[in-house]
Amino acid sequence: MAEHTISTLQNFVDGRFVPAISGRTLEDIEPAKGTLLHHIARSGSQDVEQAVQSARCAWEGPWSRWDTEARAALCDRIAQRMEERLEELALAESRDTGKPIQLTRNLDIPRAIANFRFFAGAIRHDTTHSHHQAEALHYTRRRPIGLVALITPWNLPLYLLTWKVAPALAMGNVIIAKPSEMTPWTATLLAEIIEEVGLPKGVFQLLHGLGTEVGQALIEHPQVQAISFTGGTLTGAKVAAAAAPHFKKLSLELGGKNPTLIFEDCDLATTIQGACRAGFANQGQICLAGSRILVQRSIFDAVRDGLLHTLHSMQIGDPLDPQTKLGALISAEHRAKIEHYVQIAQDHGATVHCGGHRPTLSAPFDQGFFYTPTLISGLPQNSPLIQEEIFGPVVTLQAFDDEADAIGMANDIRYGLSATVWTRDLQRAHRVSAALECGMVWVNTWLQRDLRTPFGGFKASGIGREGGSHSLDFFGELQNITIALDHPTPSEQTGALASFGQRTLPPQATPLTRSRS
Ligand code: TXE
Repeated sequence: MAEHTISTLQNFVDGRFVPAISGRTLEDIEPAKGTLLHHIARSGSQDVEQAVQSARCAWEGPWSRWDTEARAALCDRIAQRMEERLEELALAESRDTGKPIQLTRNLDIPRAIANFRFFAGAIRHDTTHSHHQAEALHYTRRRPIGLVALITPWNLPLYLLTWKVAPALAMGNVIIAKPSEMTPWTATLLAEIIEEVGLPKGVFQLLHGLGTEVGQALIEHPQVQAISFTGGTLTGAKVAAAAAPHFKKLSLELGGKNPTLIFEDCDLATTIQGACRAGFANQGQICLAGSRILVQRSIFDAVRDGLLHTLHSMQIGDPLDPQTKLGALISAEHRAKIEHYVQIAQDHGATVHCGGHRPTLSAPFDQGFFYTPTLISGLPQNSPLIQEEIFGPVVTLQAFDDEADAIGMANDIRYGLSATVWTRDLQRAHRVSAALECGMVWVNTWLQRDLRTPFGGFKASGIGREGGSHSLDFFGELQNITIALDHPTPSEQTGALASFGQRTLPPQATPLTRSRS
């Protein structure tokens, strides 16, 4: 691999890469080594102001005349260019997040590409309703909103950023994106790609920096009309509070503490592999992670032993080694938070079946933020480990007796993003799925996505849905137009009936009698 030179990742404003106006920077750390990867622009309210003015010019300029096909073709060109740079994007994402390259190559970047292709197709095939009355025709059209702010987290950086950029662009909005300060690299590469494919300046802009500085300034700016945010529930509450007084359109995809329900009639081998993947993929740093495994008591020991066997075989270490299954956590602070939770479990006498410590790795990975996969049982339902989003490779195991017990435990939580049910009983699958208080339920699978389906959560897991027409609804304003039709006079109506009778009925029948018979 070529030597990495430490550069400064800049903002992309008004069609140019520029430093923050203050000249200030932040450090972007490589999680697997704990060393400096980049400096990044540390933007503030002045940068927001500049980007908003540029976005406003773009909104009033030629961009507004790009029709559906032009915008769809643009999304296709972005996807094409990302595909050509897939390896570079996969490497950047792996180094910036610490996640295994086999994941960025096979999941994160292909999905980011698919987001652009999908929304290109979605707007090409989009339809809206018309409603017909005798006196009027109503038809509904989608218009872009205007300036939208997209704020994204560090766990799936390009995957989640493009999940918002693609529909926002496809709908014809102007965008200011604020990626996580911890994973700014692939967002910068996306800005390069967007510049290459030729978008009017100001349509897509990128501001790096801290959530409390540039993120807060962005959501509070009166000219930002909509905010799509993915991140933690606490931050989501702040975003909602800032948006409310201005009646900004808001989509919040927040945390999850998702149950995996395993019934005794499941296919055990497939279930164990699925539950393991759901719990530990991306080191558990996925809002959809199945971090609470609930197992029917009769198979509790078999599931626990199967999970332990699989976890012991997972390679942890260098994210760039294609054999690695578990990479580093995002930061030293995040690992400390996870260690704190495990300490609580130990203090309360819970059983730590595996993990619960840092792995021993050789240099340079001995300085990275790694943590061994951890499985814990013996915790009460009100334990912070059961109730709070840990967002790391820590999964709890609980036993249940019957369906009602399982559903009760699954729902007894403030979150409601997703759940997984493992059973071979079809009726049970329907029954339990319908009883679960969450936005998405998978049966005998996990993270099987179709981009047309609604994505989002109940309760503290967020507000709104994204995906397919839901994203087009969010990134557009529905406008209904009603056109009055000529009112027929009573004599014209009689004439119409008479002529209907003449054309279609035999002369001896009156039209009305005939039509009722
Ligand atoms: O996320 P934040 P953090 C959960 C997970 C994690 C916790 C905190 O439990 O441990 O959240 O993670 C920007 N105004 N999830 O602190 O703060 C921030 O810069 C405007 C779940 O990293 O929510 C970043 O771009 N923006 C989650 C984005 O918000 C603000 C994924 C997310 O950061 C802001 C990540 C503010 N006041 C963490 N403060 C999921 N649902 O997938 C921060 N930001």
